[in-house]
Amino acid sequence: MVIAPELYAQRRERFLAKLGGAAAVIPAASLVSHHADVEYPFRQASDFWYLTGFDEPEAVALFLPHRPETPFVLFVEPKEPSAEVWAGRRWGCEGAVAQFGASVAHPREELAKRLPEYLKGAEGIAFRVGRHQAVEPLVLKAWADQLDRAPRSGQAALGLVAPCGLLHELRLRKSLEELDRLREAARISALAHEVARDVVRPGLNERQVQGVIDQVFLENGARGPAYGSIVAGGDNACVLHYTSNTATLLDGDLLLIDAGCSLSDYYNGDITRTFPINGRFSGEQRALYELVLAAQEAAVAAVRPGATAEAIHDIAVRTLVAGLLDLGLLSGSIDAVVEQGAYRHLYMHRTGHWLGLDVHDVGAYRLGEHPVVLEPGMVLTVEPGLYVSDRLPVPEGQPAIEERWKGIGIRIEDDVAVTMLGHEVLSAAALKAPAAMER
Ligand SMILES: [Mn+2]
Repeated sequence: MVIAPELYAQRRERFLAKLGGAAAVIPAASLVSHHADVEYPFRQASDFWYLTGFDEPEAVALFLPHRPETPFVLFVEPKEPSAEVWAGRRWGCEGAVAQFGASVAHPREELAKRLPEYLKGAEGIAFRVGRHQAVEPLVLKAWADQLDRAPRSGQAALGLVAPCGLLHELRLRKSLEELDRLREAARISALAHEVARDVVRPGLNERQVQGVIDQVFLENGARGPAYGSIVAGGDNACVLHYTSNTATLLDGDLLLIDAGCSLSDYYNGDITRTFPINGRFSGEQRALYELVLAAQEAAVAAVRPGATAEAIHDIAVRTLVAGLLDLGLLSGSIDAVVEQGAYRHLYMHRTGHWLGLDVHDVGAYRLGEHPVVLEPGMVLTVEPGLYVSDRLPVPEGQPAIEERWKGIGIRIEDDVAVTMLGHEVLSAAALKAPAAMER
């Protein structure tokens, strides 16, 4: 079940209440040029989507707590058969009101003319500067005109505020309906990992595996991949954002797959698994795999209300460092290595991020000095890894890396929801036990 219209209405009510006396201007995404006159498939802006569920480009939503008779105004591309025959059906102004709950809707081209009137009487204007090239000049002009007239009109918005804080605080805490959607995204994403692992053989190309993953996503009703799938054999796994996916899979190497789907309403999965291409871990591969898994499981186990993303990262790092000391890939004491960051040539990223309508979802990780404390309804990834290659220099005082370890890149990533009692691993259907990775 996709998110129901009432839920979007609830979100708007909460957002309007948080705005106080400020009027918010939230633009939809625009189509983005790919090449010549071809555009990328449309992807709605997540903030706009969260508040409207309206999936067309170039629209603009106004939220007007100072105008209780029309608190939610949509500007949309109007019905126009000659355009719709090329680019598909539009809801138009009538649809925006009837289907999407707008108090009133206007053609998008009337925004410049109508915006000043709608903003009149607002105590402030909530608009994200720097992101919306077409809308920003209109907002600034409406505000400037208000200020020019203020001596006679007696009123003008006092300031421009960023809506992000208010909105992203809402988006950070997922409702039960949103958790259902994230569960579904994780289910399909996990299925793709299971199917992909089953087809992998030495001699296949990374791209063929990517094709299998995309097929599972599409067949199960997802829009497609949530981000560029990473299908990285052997040393390619040590390139964190490897997405060219063009190499042949070699007997004896590991394969790292970081892939997740995006649903019709944009909720995302984000899962990483790593396994031996020929079905058997080497001794070195198994040692590092078991270590990353131990770090990942310890970090997942720490997810509960009251914990922080920072503490979860620390648990993963300390587990990895302890194991790397045992294996001779690091030397010194756990505390000294962690304090100096002397492990960062082997583990150079954070252990997770928020997950939701954006894969790297919105929401602060810190508030001033303090790390954000986990609450039920927050969803994060837990994804430690190890990447053994020559790309980064070995820190002074740390051992040179023996050849037998090189070219091993491992990451294990799950999607984890914070619950009242602890956590729920949404992506648990993607197996990760060492025995399940072999055949
Ligand atoms: Mn991730």
